[in-house]
Order: sequence, then C-alpha cells, then structure tokens
Amino acid sequence: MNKIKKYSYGICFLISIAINILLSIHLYVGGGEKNHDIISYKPSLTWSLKAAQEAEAVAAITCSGHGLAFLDGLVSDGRPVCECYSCYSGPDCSQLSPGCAANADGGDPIFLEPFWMEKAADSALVVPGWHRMSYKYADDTMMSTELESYIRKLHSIVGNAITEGRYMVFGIGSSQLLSAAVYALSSENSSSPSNVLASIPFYGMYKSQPMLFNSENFKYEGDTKSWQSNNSTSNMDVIEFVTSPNNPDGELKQSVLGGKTIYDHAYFWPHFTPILGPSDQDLMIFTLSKLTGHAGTRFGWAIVKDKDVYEKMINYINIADLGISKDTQLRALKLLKVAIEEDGKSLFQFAYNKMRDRWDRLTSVFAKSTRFSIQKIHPLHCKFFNETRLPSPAYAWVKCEREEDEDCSEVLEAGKIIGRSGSAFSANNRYTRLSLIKSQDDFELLLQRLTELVSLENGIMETM
Ligand SMILES: Cc1ncc(COP(=O)(O)O)c(C=O)c1O
Ligand SMILES: *[C@@H]1O[C@H](CO)[C@@H](O)[C@H](O)[C@H]1NC(C)=O
Ligand SMILES: *[C@@H]1O[C@H](CO)[C@@H](O)[C@H](O)[C@H]1NC(C)=O
Ligand SMILES: *[C@@H]1O[C@H](CO)[C@@H](O)[C@H](O)[C@H]1NC(C)=O
Ligand SMILES: CC(=O)N[C@H]1CO[C@H](CO)[C@@H](O)[C@@H]1O
Repeated sequence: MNKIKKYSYGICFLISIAINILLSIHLYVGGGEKNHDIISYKPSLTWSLKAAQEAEAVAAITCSGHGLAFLDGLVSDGRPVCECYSCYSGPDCSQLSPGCAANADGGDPIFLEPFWMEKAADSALVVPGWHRMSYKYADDTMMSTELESYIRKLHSIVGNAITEGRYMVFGIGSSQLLSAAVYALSSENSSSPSNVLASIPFYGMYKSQPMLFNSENFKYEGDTKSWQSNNSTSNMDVIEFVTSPNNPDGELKQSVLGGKTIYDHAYFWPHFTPILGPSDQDLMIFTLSKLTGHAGTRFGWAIVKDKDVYEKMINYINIADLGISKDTQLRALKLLKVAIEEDGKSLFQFAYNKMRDRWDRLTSVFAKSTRFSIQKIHPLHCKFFNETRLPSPAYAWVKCEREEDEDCSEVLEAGKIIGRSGSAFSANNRYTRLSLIKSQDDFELLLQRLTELVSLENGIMETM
C-alpha cells in the first residue's frame, strides 16, 4: 500500500516536471505576444460589435466641447441629443447664454471627465445581456472578491488606509454606508439611544439621515462643541462623524469626543490633500464618487476593524437592499484597474494638476479682495508624491467679511454666483461653499464672475 503511494507520488512529480518544461518552452518559444494577455488571442467578434458601434457612435456626437450625448439620453430624430453643461444650449451646445450665473453648488466631480476620455479604450466595458443575473456571486456573497482585492491594492499604493486584517463592506455610494455605520454602532437599548454628532461645519447628510430614519436607537444631537460644553462630565454613548478632509472646508479633522467614530474619507485622495500617512481608524468610509469621479455609479466601501460592527453593516445592506448592484461592481472594477495603472501616477497626477491649477487661479482672485476670503491652506508632506505640497480641496469655503454681508450666498448671487449656504453645513450664513470639482466650463465661468465681483469692489474703493 505504502509502496504504491510512493510510486504514484513519484509519477505525479515527474508529470508535473514535464508539464512545467512544456509550459516554459511554450512561454519562451511562443515568444512575441505577452502570454498573460488573453485578449491577444482574438476570436473574431460577433455579438459585441453592434454594442461597440452604438457606443462609439454616441461618443462621436459633437457637442462643441460644452456637453455630451449619452446612449440613455433623450432621442430626437432617432439620434441621441447633446446634454449641455450649464449656461450652454442649442442642438450642439454652442450657444453661451449671456449673463448666465456660475453654478458652483453641488458636488458633481465632472473635473475628471477629460481623464476618462483619455482612457477611453482602457475604461470601456461590454456587458452581455446575461451578465450576472443572480442576486449572488458564486461564493454566495453579494460582493465581488476581485473588486475587494483591487480596493486593497489601491489603498496600499496610495498609502491612505490600513486594510490588512480589516473587513470590507460595499454600499450604494458612501451615502448608504453612512447610515449603515450609524445603525451598526448604535445602542441596542432604546431607552438610551446613541447620540449622533459632528463638528460644524459638516456635511448635511450626517443630520438629514438620522432625522429621516427617526430611530429609537440613535438620535441626531448636533454639534460636538456645544455637546461637549453641556455634557462635559457625563460619559455618554456618542457616534461622532469625522470628515477628513472635511466637506466643506477641506480640514484634516480628528475626533473631538473620543467615543465611537465614523471616519468619512470621501476626499482622502491625492487630488485634494497631501497624504500624510495611512488612516488606521476603526471605521473608515470611502467612495468612488470623489476618487474616479463616477458619482453616478453609486459605489462606496467601508473598512471596518470590528467583526461585530462589520456583520451589522452587512446585515443593514442586505435587509435594506439585498446587496448592491452587480453592474455597479463590474464598472467599479474596470475603473479601479485604470486607477492603479502606473502605480496610480496617471490618475492622481491628472487629478492633482487639475485641482492645483484651479486653486492657484482662485487664490490669486481672492488675494485681491478684502470683502471675501477663503480658507487658508498650508503645505504638508505628501507620502504618495514624496513631496511637500499644498492641499487643493474640493470646495472653497468663502467668508463674507463685511459686517453688513450677513447672508454671503445672497451677496454672491447678486454677483451671479450660486453657492451653497453655510446653514446647509449647520454653519453661519456668513459662509458659502463653492464647488471646484465641476466641469472646466463651470470653473471658468465661476472664476470670471468672481473676478468681476472683486474688481467691482476695488473699483468702488478707488472712487471712494
Ligand atoms: C463628505 C461626504 N461624504 C459622503 C458623500 C456621499 O457621496 P456618495 O454617496 O456619492 O459616495 C459626499 C458627497 O458629496 C461627501 O461630501
Ligand atoms: C437600558 O438603558 C436604561 C437607561 O440608561 C438602563 O436603565 C437599562 O438598564 C438598560 N437596559 C439594558 C438591557 O441594558
Ligand atoms: C449647550 O450649551 C451652549 C453653550 O455652550 C448653549 O448655548 C446651548 O443652549 C446649550 N444647549 C442645550 C440644549 O442645553
Ligand atoms: C523621496 O524624496 C527624497 C528627496 O527628494 C529622496 O531622497 C527619497 O529617496 C525619495 N523617497 C522615495 C521612496 O522615493
Ligand atoms: C445628559 C445631557 O446633559 N445631555 C445634553 C448634552 O447636550 C445636548 C446639547 O448640546 C443636550 O441636548 C443634551 O440634553
């Protein structure tokens, strides 16, 4: 018996050597083509041709550089129509409406659109009609293992988060994960609900979600500072949102209360801030929206230390939505493959340069003003670029300095600039947020309107 075993081991060993030799010969003699590239053994295309032609035909529709046509957009005379950026109109988006207000509200990350046009071939997808019709993957989960491993790879390249030994949860954007996290961290005792807090100025969703859900287990309790001063002695159950970098002001925030925390790292990418080192928090949330700019794809992920918290979050996602879209995960995977090309240098260099350029130009406009100011930014050492760099936040947090300019949004609106009022961030209306991540057209118009507003201010001062 033993002898037979030994012989069969020996035979297996020999066969395996023979296979290895054959494969190596194939590899070296097979020569020219790289063997890892399955695509290089091209079968002739059949059913995907029509879709590819359709996709390229709609992409070829010209909208004067001031808009785009989409396959799922409105159709006129059998042809998809141009969807124009704000202030442009006409069938080919060539007409700029004079006196149009610059819209700097919202957080649409269209600044990355040109990057994806450059990467058209690498980022396009073909989705067959029978692609993943099941609720689940083959391993019985709702999450793509391949996508998860790409996310871990991305974090290790960028150096912005520790993922080793951590759990991961996918969500419909990071928005869904924000509420999943609150649910998972909250008290299970409704007679002492958890207190949900954030530091002013903060992203409005931290307040609007708990208020909408109106749970017995958690309550929105407002600002950390006033909470601290009113509850200094009691050691209460708190869930603190820490946004780093912060929306709206770009600050790299840290926990104030030292209780349970949800670190919202939506903007923790080299586009917006020097990467000082990897975040090592218990619960960190990221989103594709501000990383690759695909807000419409609705994909976010949480990195979670604690198993119990992780399981509760998964439970939330599964009961609320039976998991997240498989189409979304396919798209996210394709995009992340491009994001990690050249060790991330391609995407992050593009994104940083674009934001840097916008900040340089914005700063020089505000430097001429005494009526308006923006947040101060200071250089820090970025471990990703291995260089000391200025942050280039996604938003300008504008303050109206004149005593009488109590409603800053109103003042800006009179100058044909639309921003988001301080009150949307539980802050004073003397502040307004201006988005710097929209399309180039939006940014150019914003800069033009700001320049006009500031020169008016100087003009008046000169005549006085
Ligand atoms: C700080 C912050 N967190 C989360 C989100 C939500 O993004 P999404 O649901 O697209 O991931 C945003 C969107 O602007 C944000 O600014
Ligand atoms: C729930 O909270 C109340 C009030 O803080 C406390 O008296 C009670 O013992 C708690 N119940 C449990 C099961 O922890
Ligand atoms: C909390 O304290 C602040 C002062 O620090 C006070 O203005 C506010 O009214 C207090 N809020 C409550 C609900 O007691
Ligand atoms: C970072 O930059 C410094 C100075 O330019 C250089 O000496 C160092 O080798 C660089 N480190 C890495 C990891 O590239
Ligand atoms: C127990 C207690 O004093 N809780 C208070 C903490 O502070 C907030 C306001 O900041 C109050 O609403 C709570 O009642």
